Amino acid sequence: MSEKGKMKADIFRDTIMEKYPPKVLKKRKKQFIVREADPEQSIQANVRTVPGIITQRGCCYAGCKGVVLGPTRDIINITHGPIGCGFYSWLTRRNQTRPGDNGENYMTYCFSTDMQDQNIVFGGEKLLRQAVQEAYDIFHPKAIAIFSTCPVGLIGDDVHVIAREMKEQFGDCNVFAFSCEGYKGVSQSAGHHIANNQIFKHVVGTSEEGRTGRYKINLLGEYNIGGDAFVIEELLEKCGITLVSTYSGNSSIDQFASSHTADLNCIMCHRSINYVAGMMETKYGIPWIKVNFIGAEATAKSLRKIAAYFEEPELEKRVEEVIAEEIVGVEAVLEEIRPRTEGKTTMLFVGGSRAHHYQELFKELGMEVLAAGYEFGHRDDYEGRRVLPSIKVDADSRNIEELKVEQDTERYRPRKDESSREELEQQGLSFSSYEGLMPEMENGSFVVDDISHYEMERLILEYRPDVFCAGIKEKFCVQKMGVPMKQLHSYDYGGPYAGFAGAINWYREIDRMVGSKVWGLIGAPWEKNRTLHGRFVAT
Ligand code: CFM
Ligand code: HCA
Repeated sequence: MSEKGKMKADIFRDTIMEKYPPKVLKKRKKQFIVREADPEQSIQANVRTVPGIITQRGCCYAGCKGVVLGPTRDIINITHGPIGCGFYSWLTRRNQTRPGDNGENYMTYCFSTDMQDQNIVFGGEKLLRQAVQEAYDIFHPKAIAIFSTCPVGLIGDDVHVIAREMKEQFGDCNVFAFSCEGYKGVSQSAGHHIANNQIFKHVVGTSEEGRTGRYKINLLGEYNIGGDAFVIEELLEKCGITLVSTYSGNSSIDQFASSHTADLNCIMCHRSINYVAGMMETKYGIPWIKVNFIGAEATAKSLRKIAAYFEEPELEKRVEEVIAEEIVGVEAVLEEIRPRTEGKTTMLFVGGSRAHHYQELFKELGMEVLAAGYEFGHRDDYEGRRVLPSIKVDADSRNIEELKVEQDTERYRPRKDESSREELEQQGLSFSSYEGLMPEMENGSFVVDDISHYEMERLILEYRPDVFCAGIKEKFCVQKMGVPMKQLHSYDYGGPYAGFAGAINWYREIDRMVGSKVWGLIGAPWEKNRTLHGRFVAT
């Protein structure tokens, strides 16, 4: 972006901020920044949302039950709480699966204890025991997981004792629980952390019967939204790389149980699953690298990175053959589409990793990212620094030092001994753990953490991007402003977008969206008739 563009961005940011009362302003201006060339530029993230601001965020229970555990087909997930928590989190995430040989798939069910007033007053433990027993009697699953909702924490039901006792009683069914009450932490990020800890503690390492192969990896942080994991599975297979487990798209509990038999952990969504990677590194010595299968170039780069890790010429050769084969189709489609998308603009506000990953796909289309940010990413996700894990694993036993829900990034400052990405590159060292959203963004673009609805409207009205990417809560507001909107969580019934095949789907989708004339017809009658004129947005 030009110097003039950067100046405009600075001024515009100040006009947005000046509407806030002083205390809110102080906080928001650390989270709403204009990108500078400074590699040390930092942002505030993973802090409590200002009350009254309309946030995109979800809760701890959503992060634990919905996000991390939701896509595993053969664990019965029981929501201990009022029925709404179960119902509104019931498979809304488009995480797909292929049931294994035994056809076991509980993902389409909604299990809840349906807590009532009397359970809140007299306790819900009896109800929970009953529900676990009933699930066991009807389905005889390999595993049952219990998820606490807000009231459970408030009344003090001991879900862990119940899980332990029922597991002992059944003998052939792993029962474990999550203290993932919705109010914990500042967002769904706390739920990821809790989910990681409990899977590690109760499942990882309990079976030695994993897939065999020469190059064995786990894919961490890939949730098979719209079939993404299917594409990646196929690609790895083609390259001769054995996938032991995916956390947790298209997964089963047995895959988690034997995931410690892999040689390497490849992390897609660092935010949601880095804790498992850290714990596996400490306990089993399995190293981890970051990968990104969103974008054709990113996919090629990730495959090469995996091959480079194994240092086997045979694998490197096979990977190059696969890339060469796949890239032909990608280039043909890009050649047709790119003249229509080149120079168009976008904004991305989503989750804790996609706002970064999807920038690759827009770059391939020649589109400019004007603004981006996460709902609940931490500073390491933005700045591309490595924050040391906050959990210690006892190498000799299965004990994890009790979880401290991570809220430390507000206080986090770059440590003196922490080498920058440039320094690492100079030393010829891998900087894969140092990738993040901000290093990829242009000088003068906006980086906004936990964007509020008001800020989103102001950005759209001022810059009118050709396509806006976020979630269902934003979708219709954005469309009513006459801007095409692509959901990056659910893909709006579309996808897959991962790998080479997915990139082609994406190019075609964005081409259709930015080329559509319908968005110019959205103006309401009162916008044409002065006497009916109302203010579009409170500024
Ligand atoms: Fe990771 Fe995700 Fe994301 Fe996430 Fe999510 Fe999701 Fe997301 Mo919705 S695990 S951080 S908590 S990539 S559910 S599959 S789309 S917000 S950007
Ligand atoms: C969640 C799940 C969500 C919500 C999507 C959205 C998802 O946060 O609980 O707001 O559109 O991807 O399904 O992120």
